[in-house]
Amino acid sequence: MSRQIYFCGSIRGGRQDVDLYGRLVAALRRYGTVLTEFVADPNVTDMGSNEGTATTDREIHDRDVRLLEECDTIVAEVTQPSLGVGYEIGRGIAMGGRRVLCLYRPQPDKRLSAMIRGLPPSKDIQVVDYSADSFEQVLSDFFSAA
Ligand code: 6IA
Repeated sequence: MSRQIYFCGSIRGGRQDVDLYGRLVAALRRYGTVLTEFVADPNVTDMGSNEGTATTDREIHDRDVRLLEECDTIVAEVTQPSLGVGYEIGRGIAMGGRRVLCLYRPQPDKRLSAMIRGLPPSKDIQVVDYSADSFEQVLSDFFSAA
């Protein structure tokens, strides 16, 4: 069976990186099935809703936790701080048995949360600095180390 990839990116934390999420999701499709394509949908706003849908927060939470349970790999873009992304990473790690790649674009006057940067690194849990032009190699290195 193909890899089941849970992609995390900020929604209510701010949608400024949504175009990059789209490029990451497109690249990730080469490595497996992306369970959370909606994270990269430009129609999903930082108010966390999609025009015309009436999904409750409880339904979003429960569906996403189910998808986390289904996945074997979590790839999180963590540059734009997001409570939901941090929760997903923590919950996914606590479930065990999942590989985790956190992608961060360094910027002046900001530092990534110590709770993400401080994750004990291994072949299966990695926090990588990258740039929007250099993620292909980072993904290739991570997936080829599986
Ligand atoms: O705290 P944030 O909203 O930034 O959390 C973002 C993370 O939580 C993402 O990685 C998603 O997996 C998850 N998440 C947050 N809001 C939604 C959501 N909103 N739908 C699905 N996952 C979400 C409604 C969208 C709409 C299609 C009904």
